[in-house]
Amino acid sequence: MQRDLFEGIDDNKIQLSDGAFLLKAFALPFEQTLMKAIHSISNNAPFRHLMTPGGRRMSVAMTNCGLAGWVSDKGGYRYDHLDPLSNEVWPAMPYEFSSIAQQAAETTGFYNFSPNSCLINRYEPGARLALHQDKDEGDFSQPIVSVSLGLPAKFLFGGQKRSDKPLRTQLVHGDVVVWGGASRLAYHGIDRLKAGHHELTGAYRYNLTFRSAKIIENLE
Ligand code: MD3
Ligand code: FE
Repeated sequence: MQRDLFEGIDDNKIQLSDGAFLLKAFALPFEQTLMKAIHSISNNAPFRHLMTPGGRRMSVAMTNCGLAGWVSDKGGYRYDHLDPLSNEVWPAMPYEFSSIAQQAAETTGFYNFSPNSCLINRYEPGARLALHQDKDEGDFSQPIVSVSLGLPAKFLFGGQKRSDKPLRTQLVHGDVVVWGGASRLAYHGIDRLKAGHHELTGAYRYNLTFRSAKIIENLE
């Protein structure tokens, strides 16, 4: 932990590691706007449980907005400009989404962040995300910005190797984390969600991850 580097500058900006910054409550002013946008996106591109390349159903339900969406199936992981459920383009990224992601990135010193993709994860009680790296984007000079909404979750933050022992910290409603620089390829995951009730999201936790992905068009 290099928390000492930034301690005292801003109580709401916590450095988790080299390149990773937790912005407590950063998304709170936008909670209603964000939740309305999530519902409108999932009306067009519903949450679904993707299959891993190994044939397992993911416990986290996912959808996307933007020029590309992260998808997984028996062929592997990829960013696709089409939603495989509808064969239509994903819903556009709402202006408020890109705006909050850009503001968060700037606050931590990443200028000119322009995400073209937002993966929306929905956790129900028992859902979890195993330790993994985000490396399908093809451009690691840009950070990933994550926004947590609804029920709290235990977040596991590891190192550059799967075997590095992960730190555990809680991500709560309104938290925004910027993952850039040396933390961009760190292993991370989410523990099984505990059941609960949140006044805005009910039984769920939502997480938005803003990404700048290199889109490979399907050659058809
Ligand atoms: C560290 N989502 O969608 S957000 C994912 O809460 C994902 O749904 C989790 O991991 C969630 O890929 C964790 C925190 C997060 C997101 C992206 C990262 C941490 C990261 C990318 C690099 C390093
Ligand atoms: Fe991830």
